[in-house]
Amino acid sequence: MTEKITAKMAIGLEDDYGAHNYHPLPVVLKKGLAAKVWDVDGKEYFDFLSAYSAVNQGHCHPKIVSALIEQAQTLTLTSRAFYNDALGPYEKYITSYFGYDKVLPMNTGAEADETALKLCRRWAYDKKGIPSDQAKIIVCADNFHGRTITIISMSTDPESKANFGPYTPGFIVIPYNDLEALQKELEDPNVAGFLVEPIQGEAGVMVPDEGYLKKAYDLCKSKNVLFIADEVQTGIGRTGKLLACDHEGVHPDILILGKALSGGVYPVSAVLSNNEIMLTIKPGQHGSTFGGNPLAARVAVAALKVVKEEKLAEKAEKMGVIFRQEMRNIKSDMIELVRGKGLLNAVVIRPKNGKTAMDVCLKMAENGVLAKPTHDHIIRFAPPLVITEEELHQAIELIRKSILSFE
Ligand code: IF1
Repeated sequence: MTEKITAKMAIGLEDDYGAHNYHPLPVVLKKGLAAKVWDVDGKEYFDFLSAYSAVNQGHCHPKIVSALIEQAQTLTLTSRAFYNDALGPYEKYITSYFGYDKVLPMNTGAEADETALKLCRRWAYDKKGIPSDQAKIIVCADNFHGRTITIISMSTDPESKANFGPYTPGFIVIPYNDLEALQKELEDPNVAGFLVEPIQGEAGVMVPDEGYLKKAYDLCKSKNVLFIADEVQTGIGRTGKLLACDHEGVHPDILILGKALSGGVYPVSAVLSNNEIMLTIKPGQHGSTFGGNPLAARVAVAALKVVKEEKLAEKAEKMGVIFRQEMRNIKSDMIELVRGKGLLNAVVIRPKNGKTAMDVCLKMAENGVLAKPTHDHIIRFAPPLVITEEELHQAIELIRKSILSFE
């Protein structure tokens, strides 16, 4: 029997021996199942963060976990120096699932974004004919695509970017949800791609105007520029459709997936595109030790099957309508604004008597709902898509009680 670790011990150990690159809420979790998690003292919570939308299928989904266990007892990693019997079937499954010719398997979202940038640049030189090293990629202010040096080179968030220079060149930053700015930058013949989150998660669940994605896509096509959608957080059913781009019928030239691609059971990410783009990278020009390993392949197939079998996108759509309505009905002037799509929502908190979004989150944790502010005044609410309607109403009551406790 492993020694029982108290909350205090767990926090102390992380503080003493772990990097201080996070400042977690003082909650020490021990178990998770479906929409709930339990801390080391047995206290139960509704999880309204879902590991930043990585456990859309719910914590420890039995079908995904059993796929993991079965493969883990068989063959976990071969490297891509050899073939294995799981990768090909996964590649066939995921490319037909999302409607692309090919997939390049990676592990984390950031790696997938980096892979997409490399594919875009390689396509720019080999297919569009942009002069070598001159390719430019347009990104949006307040973006979040990961934490690598190149990705933070595109960032406008000082917290993510400052003091990590020198930065990777070749990026143009425009305001999000601004078609005029996009059109203007697309006049540059050296622009190769436009990388965008269909909804900006970290920025505070910024939902663009209806039609923005489709018009942006059309503008890119008119200038032979690749439309690259980062659906790491918005994909896999989260916003009420399989992909957030599906709300506008946009089929990205390059699609980036991560997080819930594995149901939160194992790091799995993927970049999908058609042959003209994907085949610009030749053997030996890109790779990853764990990318496309048999364990990831089996887990990802199981995770994607669950999304379809349990109609999780449809559930997210239905539950999201209920959630936003109920949040807007809470009679508190701390609630400035409620926005989102499907079960990716945010409540903008108006500070009251010095109490902020963090105080609301601490009170919610006390009352059994876990969420964390993004920036200092916005709370993101993103429960697992498997949450039942009854559980949703129970959680809403706890959120209401927490907010009204500051009246
Ligand atoms: C952290 C944020 C969310 C992402 C999008 C790529 C990635 C992410 C749209 C990179 C990752 C995570 C990273 C995690 C917290 C979380 C986050 F607050 F940082 F911004 F969700 F909003 N594209 N987002 O959201 O994927 O490499 O992490 O697998 O870094 O603190 P990753």
